Formats: sequence, C-alpha cells, structure tokens
Amino acid sequence: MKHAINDVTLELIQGDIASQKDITAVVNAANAELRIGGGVAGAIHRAAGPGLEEECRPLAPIRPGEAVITGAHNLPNKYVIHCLGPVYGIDKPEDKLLADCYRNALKIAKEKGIDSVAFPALSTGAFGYPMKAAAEIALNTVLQEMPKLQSVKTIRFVLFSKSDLEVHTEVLEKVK
Ligand code: AR6
Repeated sequence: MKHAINDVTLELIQGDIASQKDITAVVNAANAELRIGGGVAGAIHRAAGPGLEEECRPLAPIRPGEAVITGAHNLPNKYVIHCLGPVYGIDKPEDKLLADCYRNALKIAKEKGIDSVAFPALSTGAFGYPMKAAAEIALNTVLQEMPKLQSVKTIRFVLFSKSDLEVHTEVLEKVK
C-alpha cells in the first residue's frame, strides 16, 4: 500500500529489512548496547558484518526512544539508524517512547539530508509491544512528521509477516 502527502510517499510492504537495496537508511530495532541480537538486530548485523558493531561501540549505551546513526558497512544501504524501542510493560510511558523512536529517526534523516528511510515494526518482537497498538503509534507519528520533512521523500515500513502487513494496512486506512 502507498500513501502520499505532498511529495513524500509512505509505503507498506512485506519483506526483510536487511535487503532494501533502493533505500538510503534502514532502521535497526536495536538493543541498548547496539550489539548483534535476534530479529532485526540479528539480520542487520549479520548482513552488515562485524564493522557495524565496531562502529557502534563508542555510541552505546542508548536509552529507550533514542536513535543514533552509523554507516551501513556491507548492507546495500548508506546508513543504519539504530533505535531502542521500549520494552512493553517495563519502559514507560511506552507509547511516547515508541513515538520518540520514529520521530528521532526521522530527525536524524532530515539532518543528514537522507532521501529514503525504511523502518521495521520497532518493539513488536522480543520487546513484546502488541502489533496493532504499535502500528497505530508508528503510523500516526510518521504521518504527523511527513509534512515537516525536507530531504526525506520515501518512508517504507518493512513488515516481516503477511499478517503484520495486514494490520498496518488496516490501521493506515483508518488514520490517513
Ligand atoms: N526484517 C523485518 N522485520 C523483521 C525481521 C527482518 N529481518 N526480523 C524480525 N522482524 P525485534 P524489538 C520483525 O525482536 O521487539 C533484538 O534481539 C519482528 O517479527 O527485532 O524492538 C535486539 O537485540 C517484529 O515484528 O525487535 C533487542 O534486544 C519486529 O521486526 C530486541 O530484540 C521487531 O522485532 C529488540 O526487540
């Protein structure tokens, strides 16, 4: 599904965040230490190679809601923006912290003059955030930011499963 506001396009697709060849910056669902992990952090670090962890080391630890940027090493992108999502039920207020991730990632993208950003569904795996509630926050936050973006022309959500894509599509239909 695609939705445009002025000259910025929001896309929802099913896929793997580590194989978005036409995207300048991919977002990592990081851990505080910015180390390789499971899920997205596993896929991104494996594809990037060990140089990514090395570059991350002096930037860690980060706090929930925070975002930092590095190079993308062997990934087919130019940058990785690492976001630490809230652990559901533990890091509070979780809705604000999750929204902060998306806002801070887009802020960095704007500062760097980046044209395209791909997000996974932050916090919805190991961190336990329910998919629909997370999709509402993610999409509402991105829609709010879209009119203020300068360089960023494409924002893509890369959802891992068909049902995750369906949930996001339903939410976007409602909130757009
Ligand atoms: N591409 C796109 N989405 C994916 C991929 C992929 N390759 N792999 C998983 N997902 P998670 P979190 C989906 O756990 O909840 C890590 O171990 C997944 O189905 O990656 O923010 C880190 O080290 C889910 O919907 O991130 C942290 O400790 C979503 O991406 C912790 O997990 C996010 O799942 C971060 O947890």
